Amino acid sequence: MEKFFAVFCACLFVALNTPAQTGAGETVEISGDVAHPLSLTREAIAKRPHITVTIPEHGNNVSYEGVLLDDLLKEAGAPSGSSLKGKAMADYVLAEASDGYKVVYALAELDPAFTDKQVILADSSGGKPLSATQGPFRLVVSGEKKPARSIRMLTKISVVQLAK
Ligand SMILES: Nc1nc2c(c(=O)[nH]1)N[C@H]1C(S)=C(S)[C@@H](COP(=O)(O)O)O[C@H]1N2
Ligand SMILES: [Mo]
Repeated sequence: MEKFFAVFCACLFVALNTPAQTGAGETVEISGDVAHPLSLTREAIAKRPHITVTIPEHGNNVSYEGVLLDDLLKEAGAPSGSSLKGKAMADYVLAEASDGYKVVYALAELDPAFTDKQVILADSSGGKPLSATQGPFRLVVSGEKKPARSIRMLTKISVVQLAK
């Protein structure tokens, strides 16, 4: 009986200390046609410099804090700045979420050398971690009239080199 109680307590401890299932995992992958694929944890993202992007949502302006996606793509080895030219103009990024939602961006749309629109990998909004239906990560796209490309519950970013 004592043994049963000990096992029961151990199971209860594990159950209570396991985060609620949110669908999206605690990491985001940057892979595909890149030399250095990355797997980024919440902590790894939190440590990096953050900028704020504000987007319209249901008639309200909502601010998100996150890391410039271009910096992460550069670190993974995707062409950026002066190397984003020629065949790489057909390179694109496929973002995928845990609910099956997918969004595509051309690499040039994410590059500050091409555009002043900022795309961030956000991990908070108004200083608070994103909710289970938003996060833990969301790509937030500035300068658009609709928030449809700001993909919530982001799990994976694939770089695709269309023209090899
Ligand atoms: N993962 C995921 N992200 C998503 C969507 C979605 O269905 N799934 N919908 C998009 C759309 S159409 C909008 S308007 C915004 C806000 O979605 P919400 O209105 O469901 O909050 O999220 C965008 N990002
Ligand atoms: Mo939407």
